[in-house]
Amino acid sequence: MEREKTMERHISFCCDDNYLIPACIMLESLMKNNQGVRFIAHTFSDDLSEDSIRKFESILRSGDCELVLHELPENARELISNAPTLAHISIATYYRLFLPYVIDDSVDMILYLDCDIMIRGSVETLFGAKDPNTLIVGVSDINEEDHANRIGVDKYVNTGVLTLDLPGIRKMYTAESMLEEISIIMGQPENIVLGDQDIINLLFKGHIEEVPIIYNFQLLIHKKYCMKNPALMRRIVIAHFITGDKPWNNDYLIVFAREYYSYLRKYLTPWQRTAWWLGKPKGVVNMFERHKKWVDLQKAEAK
Ligand SMILES: [Mn+2]
Repeated sequence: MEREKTMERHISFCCDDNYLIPACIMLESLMKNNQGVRFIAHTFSDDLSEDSIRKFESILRSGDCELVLHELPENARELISNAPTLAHISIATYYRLFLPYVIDDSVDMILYLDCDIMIRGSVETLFGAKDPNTLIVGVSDINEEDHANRIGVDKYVNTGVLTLDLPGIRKMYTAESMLEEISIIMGQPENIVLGDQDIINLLFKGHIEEVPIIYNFQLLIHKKYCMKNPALMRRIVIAHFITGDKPWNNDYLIVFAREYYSYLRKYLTPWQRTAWWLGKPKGVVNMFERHKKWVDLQKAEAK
């Protein structure tokens, strides 16, 4: 009997042990909503314990998916350590930039996914670049215009969900020349307000293609809008919990809290489950505080 051919897709994520649970939820939600696709998940083992690796393997195996571990190439590590760094830009933010240089030539496209996201539908659109010049597929950042103007580009994507054309990127940069370019970019402070996100948008300027916002719906700012648009909410394929307002925190109140909790609950002890719900009144207070901070920020920026 001939085996049915399953579609294979390569994805990648970067995290350390502290982000284990959100990373597991990201992977589980991806598999649950993309059945019939076999995922090969690439990550760097540099910041992961044996326990975390075993956990990822067991989660992925439950969906017939595979984990591939990479180590940063020795010369990459050396180059990174020579590159200028800032307090808020850790070495780990560079890891995903090395995907083209550690993954073998047989892989064309890879979808990088942040761990503070929940997947709710098919991610196939993210693999379908239309322009042959495209090296990066992503979704416009919620503050695209401001950031694009600041760094002088016409498209500015949020880098939490990104498809990378690996052979194309290798043609454009070697690992060494990319590092050199990053050093130049980092030499100008106005270019690195948002760290690696600014760097990626500058490195691939002119080679970025955007897909609809439902593929990286950045929550918080869109909160009120979401509540008024339930039809749009249903269509969101990837919910991205940007800023410090994360759904695994017990005071998290905003959209998709219940849906996220349906994945989260099995990772919590009975006490933690209770605490998650007990945290809601605190969440109301925090929400007002956050809103006030947001208003203050807007006022400060308007000056
Ligand atoms: Mn994120």
